[in-house]
Amino acid sequence: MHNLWKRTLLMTGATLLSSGMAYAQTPDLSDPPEIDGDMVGDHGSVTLRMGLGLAESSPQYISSQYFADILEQRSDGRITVNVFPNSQLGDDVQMMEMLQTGTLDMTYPSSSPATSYVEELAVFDLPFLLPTREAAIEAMRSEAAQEMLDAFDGTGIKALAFSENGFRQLSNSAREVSSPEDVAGLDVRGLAIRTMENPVHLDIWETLGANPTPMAFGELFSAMEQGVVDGQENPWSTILTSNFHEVQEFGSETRHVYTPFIKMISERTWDNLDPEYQALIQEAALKAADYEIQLSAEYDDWSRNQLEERGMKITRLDDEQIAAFQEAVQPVYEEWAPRIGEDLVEEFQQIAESSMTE
Ligand code: TK8
Repeated sequence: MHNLWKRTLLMTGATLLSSGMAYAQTPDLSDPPEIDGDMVGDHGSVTLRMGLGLAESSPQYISSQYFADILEQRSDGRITVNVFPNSQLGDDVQMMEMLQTGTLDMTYPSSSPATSYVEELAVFDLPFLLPTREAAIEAMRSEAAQEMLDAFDGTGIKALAFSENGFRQLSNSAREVSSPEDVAGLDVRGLAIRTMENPVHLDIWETLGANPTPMAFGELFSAMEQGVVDGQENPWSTILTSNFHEVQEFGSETRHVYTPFIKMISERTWDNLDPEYQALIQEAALKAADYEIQLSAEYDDWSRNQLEERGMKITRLDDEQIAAFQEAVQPVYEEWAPRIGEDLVEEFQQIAESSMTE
């Protein structure tokens, strides 16, 4: 294993220990693929600053260290990447703006807040569209998805690759949820749910009878701790690695949306790089994206089980209960499919259907 990789794992362990979590381990993660390929020529020293939203123990951070490893090894140490996790440089929206102004070199947001740059990305926000990881990967690696990455050109942001944030699950501090009625509350108010800054997500939770509030990820823990919101929705690995279980009693395995991450670099940074460095960064981004998807898959169920061990009451939903949620959010498709593009929605629905028959 690479030294940097060992340092990351040790730090991950230390971070988990320092946060007082007695469990202090990650799942049995696959090692990163061996770094191969030609060395690039000497085009000067470059240090890239990358801001991330999630913690050091997250697949997002671990795979970004592998990205850094590839660049460092293939440039003989001339390209280095300093990765800043935990939203310490800002949230997704702020860090994308910092790429546009050139005050930050790279970031790795969810696709949802990036719909303000490329509207078609909202296809990934349609509820229950991509039922399996295989379908999600095929969609993210499709020509239509590459066109969405290319559509960032000229915005100040170059989008390099899609990877996995994951299947989103509902958590809250008020009550067990296994139906849309539990979200809306029959004799009590609807759940106050934090959503990403994305109009489709707002629509989903309004349609379910909740009281949704868009909020930056970095503000979410304290908002839940202070009771400003009852709940949120994120993949199990994010709920675990961000310690949301400390302020969320209930979880529901809704898998209501599959969200990608997008690895991005500032166009100002990109345009100043030698083409050989650009090609290496693009190659490393794709390799790190594939590795991140693998890590995220290894984290998924393990994280849910860890959350239960830490006392979170997780409700698994059967097909009938999932169908009730799918039916309840059908109006979101009617509203958003025409705005996103019927052809694109149908293309992804075909990917989804074929993944279910394989
Ligand atoms: C982290 C966010 C997070 C996302 C959210 O930067 O905001 O809830 O799911 O992963 O991108």
